[in-house]
Amino acid sequence: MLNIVLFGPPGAGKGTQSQMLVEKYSLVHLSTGDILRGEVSAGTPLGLKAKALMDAGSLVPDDVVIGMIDNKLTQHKGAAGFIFDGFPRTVPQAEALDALLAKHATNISHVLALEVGERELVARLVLRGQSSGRADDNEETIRKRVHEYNTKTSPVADFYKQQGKYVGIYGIGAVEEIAGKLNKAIAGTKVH
Ligand code: B4P
Repeated sequence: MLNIVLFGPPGAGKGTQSQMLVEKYSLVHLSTGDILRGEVSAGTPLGLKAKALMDAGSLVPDDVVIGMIDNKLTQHKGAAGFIFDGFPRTVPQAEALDALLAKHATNISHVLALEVGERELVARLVLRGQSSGRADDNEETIRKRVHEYNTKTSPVADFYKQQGKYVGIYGIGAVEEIAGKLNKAIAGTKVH
């Protein structure tokens, strides 16, 4: 299986690049942000709980997102592989993902990290906010999301560096150019 974690701060291009990778490698796309937004618009109890946290730019509790991923892995048993977009976002989530994949006799092939500086992230998301209608795409909340990333998510990079799976990719430039760099990194991936 080819299991890719697409890693990076909010606005780094994870969602954008996931679309390209999903088509090219026939992977199942698991975006915890998209799944949570689906719960919010369906008005489920989980969605109601998550909405306030997401609108404030805070992370949703680990047990909630881990449970969502566990369900999806079971639902898509037999898939060629997965692309994890926006998950894991904390070290406990990364540990849980390793355990869940082990249960399915597989593991993470590569962690592809889009590296983009804060000024560019804020500019991209403010621009998206003008058309997305997303309550969290305003400057104050974007800066809170970047702060959450710096404090809670960036340690996940070290977790994967210790496993020798982390590949940093410069994330500024044309979308196709960055996709090319991701494809090159995947070509060097050991597939289990
Ligand atoms: P997400 O939906 O994951 O949102 P995100 O980090 O902002 O990234 P997104 O994928 O949307 O943006 P992208 O970088 O593609 O999370 C939202 C919230 O959900 C979180 O704040 C949290 O509350 C919650 N959540 C989700 N997962 C969680 C978890 N695991 N644990 C706890 N809580 C969780 O793109 C951004 C913009 O940049 C786009 O407009 C795009 O067009 C543009 N762009 C992309 N590539 C570009 C390029 N090369 N050049 C210029 N612009 C580019």
